Amino acid sequence: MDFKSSELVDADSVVGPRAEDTLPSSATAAVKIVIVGGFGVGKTTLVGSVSEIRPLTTEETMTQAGVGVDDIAGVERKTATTVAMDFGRISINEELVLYLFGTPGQQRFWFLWNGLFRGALGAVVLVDTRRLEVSFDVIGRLEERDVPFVVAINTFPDAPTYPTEELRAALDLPAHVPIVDCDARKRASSRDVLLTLMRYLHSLAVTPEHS
Ligand SMILES: Nc1nc2c(ncn2[C@@H]2O[C@H](COP(=O)(O)OP(=O)(O)OP(=O)(O)O)[C@@H](O)[C@H]2O)c(=O)[nH]1
Ligand SMILES: [Mg+2]
Repeated sequence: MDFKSSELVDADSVVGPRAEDTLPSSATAAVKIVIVGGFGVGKTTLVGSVSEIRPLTTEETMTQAGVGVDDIAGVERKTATTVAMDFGRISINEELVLYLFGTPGQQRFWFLWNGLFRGALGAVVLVDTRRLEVSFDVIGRLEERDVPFVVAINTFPDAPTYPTEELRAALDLPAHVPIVDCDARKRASSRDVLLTLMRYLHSLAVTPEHS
């Protein structure tokens, strides 16, 4: 049979789930995790690097209108910012699936946090050591909501490194809160952060006095 190229179906135009978007039938537990942190610390990057489905992002180009409204100190080269949320998914094993929700970093969008946190089991706080101060409010808000969290230091090349206990003191974190290094651009590293969070949540279930 003879096909004209115009009659061939373009794979991208086929409506319906792609194989990698479909959950394995063995998945029995789904957990909601939020990825939080100040402006430009790498939240969208982390969700994108680790997600096994094409992540949903809501990034908008930063424009002159944000000048004087958004605090871009330290991230002057950033051109896009999350205005609603990031969404991704990762299967930890055949049974357990994590749904990842990245929050917007800019303070003017923080009212969206209420919805994003509903039903969340835990959070990852991404931190840039060049701008530790942007993490204070974020951590305070998690503590207010009683959401357990781990801290992931996103290792930007020119960011200063500090001993973990110095960072713990600077961020005023209790001894049981895990602090790990990561490179949000790397899938394995981002996955390790999520595994640290899952282990921590498990330890809280076993020793609830820390929660
Ligand atoms: N070198 C390096 N660059 C990174 C890393 N993570 C993110 N970036 C870069 O840092 C910039 C900011 O990353 P985003 O993922 O947009 O940060 P965000 O926290 O989602 O930002 P907002 O949504 O605006 O708050 C991007 O240009 C990334 O490519 C990292 O681990 N190392
Ligand atoms: Mg973002």
